[in-house]
Amino acid sequence: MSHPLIEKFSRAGQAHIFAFFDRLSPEAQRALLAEAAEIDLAEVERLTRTLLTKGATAGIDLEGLAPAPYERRPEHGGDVAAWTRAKAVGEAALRMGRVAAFTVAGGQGTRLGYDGPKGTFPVTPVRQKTLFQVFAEKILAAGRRYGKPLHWFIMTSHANHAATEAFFAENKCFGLDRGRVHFFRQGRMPAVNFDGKIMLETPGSLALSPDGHGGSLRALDRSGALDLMKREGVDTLSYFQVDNPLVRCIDPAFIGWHVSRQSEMSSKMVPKAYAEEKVGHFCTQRGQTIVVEYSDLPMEVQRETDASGQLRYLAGSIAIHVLDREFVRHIAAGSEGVALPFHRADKKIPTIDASGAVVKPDKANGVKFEMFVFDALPFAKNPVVIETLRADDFSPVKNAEGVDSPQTCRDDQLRQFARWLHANGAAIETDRSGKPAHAIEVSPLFGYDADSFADAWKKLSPPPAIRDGLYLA
Ligand code: UD2
Repeated sequence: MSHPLIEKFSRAGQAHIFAFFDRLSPEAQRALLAEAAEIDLAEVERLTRTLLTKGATAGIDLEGLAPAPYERRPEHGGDVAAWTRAKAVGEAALRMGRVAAFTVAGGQGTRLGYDGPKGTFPVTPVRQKTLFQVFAEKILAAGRRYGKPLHWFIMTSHANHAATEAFFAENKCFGLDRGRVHFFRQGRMPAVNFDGKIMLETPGSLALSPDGHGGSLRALDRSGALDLMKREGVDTLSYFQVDNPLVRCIDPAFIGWHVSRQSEMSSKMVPKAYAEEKVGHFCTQRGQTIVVEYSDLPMEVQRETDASGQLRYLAGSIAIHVLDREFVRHIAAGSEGVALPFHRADKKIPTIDASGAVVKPDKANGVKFEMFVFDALPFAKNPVVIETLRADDFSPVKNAEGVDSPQTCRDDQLRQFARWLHANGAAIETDRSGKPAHAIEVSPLFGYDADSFADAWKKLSPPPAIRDGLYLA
């Protein structure tokens, strides 16, 4: 066996990935070589050297760490005029067609225990619309409202790309123009064992996994999405995760804060509900804005309170950002000093032993490497963090039961629909948490936020009676 790639792996001390090569069919050999060609050996070597050595998991540097400032909502003492101006600026950007939507949907959805792309999971209370349909309709409705249809970029993974595309094709892109919905795959990284050796999943395939949502920036560039945006006059990307149907995919005030501050990357925060809540924290350190993940910030720091008893590290990251197109290109280029760092996650990785037999580990046997999109923040000029109302922007579906589950998300959608109805004078019975007595649903095509709902409601005469199964479309 001799092949330039095999020699290259030998020189890097990774020849073992070809241990079973001679036993593979020619087709399987080609497949393994193709996987090997995806790997940046220098990057793997650097990560092994920096992240696998003793002390690499010692925790974050707390020196000079402080809570990041943020723009408060008007309800919480923020400057009403500044929010009004921001909204007008955002609306103008939307009317000019400067904005595109961007969803990261490459995750594996393991916690939910759902087999299939997470975006195909049904979430709405009456019609059981899927996550993808909810986003599609919000994007369609925003395009109509501002007179400019939006492009939508969807990042998938190798595992779910074909199924995601097929789902959109079957559903005719939920009414969106097919030419404006763009799918692209994120990159993959090999898992390594604790000695830095790349792991095999089977004799003919590597243990590869998605490179994290931070990989979206490279993938946007590599896929040609940034060039397409440039040709189309789009310079602003509204970024959100596939698991959160409440998200305001297109939020004019948020876009306006970003544009008017000439920010390269902006983010939304919600006040953490409780100290242990599993969200990142917006912080500053050495003059930069950073997000420190819940798993990295010591619990005693997360529990610190100020004189009024409020959590000191209050600003929770809900993974909603606005990104400047050329900033994404700059980070994707990964020039010295500006590349996103990788994080190490120790995992149970299905693999094979020296004889080629399958090993299903019962404890962590290797390391996966992932990039996080929020690690771009410290490189951004003029980053802005704005407060948002959790009830109107964040109710993710992460777990099968309990917190952040289909049930909590359904209830949060019902409460939102009830608030909109109530604000427009409809008589709607709710419990003390604001949850309506009846299962109702508002299609995003009727109203996708308080403003668009109010406009549509005004046109109904007479307004419909509130009853179980009411669907406003
Ligand atoms: C993320 C944030 C957390 C908080 C929370 C809000 C990280 C590390 N943590 O936690 O701070 O904001 O979300 O809901 O981000 N994805 C990909 N490719 C990948 C990995 C993930 O596309 O390789 C997507 C995935 O489909 C999902 C999103 O990224 O849309 C979040 O992934 P997650 O479920 O791993 O993040 P989580 O809940 O740990």
